[in-house]
Amino acid sequence: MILLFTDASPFARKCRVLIEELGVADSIELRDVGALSPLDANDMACAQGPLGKVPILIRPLAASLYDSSVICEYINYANQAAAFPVEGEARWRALRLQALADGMMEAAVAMRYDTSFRKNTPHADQWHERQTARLLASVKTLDERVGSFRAIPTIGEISVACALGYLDLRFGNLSWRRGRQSLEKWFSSFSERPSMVVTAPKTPNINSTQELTLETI
Ligand SMILES: N[C@@H](CCC(=O)N[C@@H](CS)C(=O)NCC(=O)O)C(=O)O
Repeated sequence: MILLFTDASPFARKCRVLIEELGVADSIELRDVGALSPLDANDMACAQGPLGKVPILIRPLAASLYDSSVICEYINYANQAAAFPVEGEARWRALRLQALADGMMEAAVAMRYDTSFRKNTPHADQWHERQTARLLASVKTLDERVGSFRAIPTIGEISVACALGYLDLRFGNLSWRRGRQSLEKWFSSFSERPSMVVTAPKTPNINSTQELTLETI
């Protein structure tokens, strides 16, 4: 199988962290699609699906899969792993946590695009304020819930770590750690896991107010 990804994509990192956590990296080749921007179709990504977004999992003799949630559930299923609890409240807890983290990634990635591609549009400041408020409210909620996070991570904890990692990569000026010591402590410890270390973006940290190039989503 082949996972199409970009270095900075938090959605792709979610899949890569899960792959590492499950110890199945040998069975999935990673292929960087290179420049990726909502302004230009990426040939490699578009060849596998109409949305043309990464991550995409190319399976031999079966349809390619997207998006990150579907890919993660498939990888978990194919390896009979437990990152997606099968039943009970544990399942809804993990899926809800994943949904919260995915929403954070969506808001952050959208702001990243907006900063460079749609400057000076009507309501731009208001829109940015709304996304920032959404991110900070999410961080507050996570800080309150961190006591329920599992020591053996589910897709929920993995997603949260990738969302926070993306905030550090692109939105350092958000200072999400301020007043959120419990979440900060958890993230600091989670970041030391080998799965996080090997998937850490090589792309340099760029503040959201700086110019975006095609490679620096
Ligand atoms: N819901 C999708 C979001 C994927 C996504 O937005 N990926 C970004 C990179 S972080 C992308 O491919 N952007 C290219 C574009 O919007 O054309 C998922 O969970 O995989």
